[in-house]
Amino acid sequence: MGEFEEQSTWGFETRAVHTGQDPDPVTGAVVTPISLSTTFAQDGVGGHKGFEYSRSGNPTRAALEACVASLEGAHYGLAFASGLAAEDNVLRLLRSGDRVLLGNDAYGGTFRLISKVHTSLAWTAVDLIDTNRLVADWPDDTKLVWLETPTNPLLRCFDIEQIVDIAHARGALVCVDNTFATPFLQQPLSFGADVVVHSATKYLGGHSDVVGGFLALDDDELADRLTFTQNAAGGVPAPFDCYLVLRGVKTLAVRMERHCANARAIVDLLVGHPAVERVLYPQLPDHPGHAAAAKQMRDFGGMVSFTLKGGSDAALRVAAATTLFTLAESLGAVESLIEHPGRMTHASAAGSPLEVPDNLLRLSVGIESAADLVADLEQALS
Ligand code: P1T
Repeated sequence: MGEFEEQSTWGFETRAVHTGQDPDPVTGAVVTPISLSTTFAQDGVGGHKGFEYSRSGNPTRAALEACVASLEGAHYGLAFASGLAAEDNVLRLLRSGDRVLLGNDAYGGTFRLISKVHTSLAWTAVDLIDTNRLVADWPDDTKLVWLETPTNPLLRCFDIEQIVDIAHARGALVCVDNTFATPFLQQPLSFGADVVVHSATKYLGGHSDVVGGFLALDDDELADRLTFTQNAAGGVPAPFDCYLVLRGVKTLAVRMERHCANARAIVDLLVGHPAVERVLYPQLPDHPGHAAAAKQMRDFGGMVSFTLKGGSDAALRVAAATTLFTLAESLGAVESLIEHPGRMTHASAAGSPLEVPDNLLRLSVGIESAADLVADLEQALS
């Protein structure tokens, strides 16, 4: 775990390249070394240089934790072996019988973790967009609100500040899954969120070659508890994985700009296309949560979802017909992907309040030439 007292005055792009990544003091290496040692010499019992055993702390991980914490504007950053390992750590803050309120659109694996692994917890899935109803129906035993914005896969957006106000007034914490937005587009702690969670597997890593997770937060007591569990339960990432995420993060800002621009080109193709029923993208004025997205995001992201007029058969046909968009799970990397959430990433939500429409496709728009991406999708839709 890294604690970072002072926030740098550097801009986002500079922090992404340099924070936690000073040249190695011994060799001058410009790139953060991959520290494979599992244990660190002590010159007397307890006389160590900040590292004792690699599950508790590792120099490559410390560099990653410093960098991403800084990008989220956080005092504390904790890296994990996967997004779900990071989420699991947050859920361990709760006690048996506590309730988690989660949006009725969220990553299927998050729902599975809450409902099938943390079985001592109670949960309620609600439409977080209707805040009047949220207040009216608030279950008194709620201890945590789990907020994805934009959501996976419907890209619904919620006003973080408003939901934080409601939750804090009723004694609940708010955890925001910032995987889709990334800290370049949105910094939930600045709107009062208690914890930010990431699947670093996605935009932070950015190249589909590493699985990782991250937590960012400001509160000292929560950080103590989460750091304890990070070490005690041991869901930590390998040094090489930390290096890969750190390398990805260096280019996060430039990648996100291209992801957003390419997503807009795809949205332009899809809006009004005769085969398309509805386009889901936070920039569209009629999109659920457009105003919240416009308020709290720098741009609208690289994910685009849409439904097909021809039902699930049409969706499956289009998913199989693209050539540049690879049919695959996951998202947030340089290459474009297409998937059918109902049968792939969200299959575990079938029959639950989080079930997704079967004529839905989700695109992770990469950083290839926009014209090539548009041409590929156009031929697949025809
Ligand atoms: O896969 P992992 O690194 O454990 O992260 C889980 C996770 C958490 N939060 C969100 C918003 C996610 O999208 C994910 C993983 N999602 C996919 C693999 C997917 O294709 O949607």
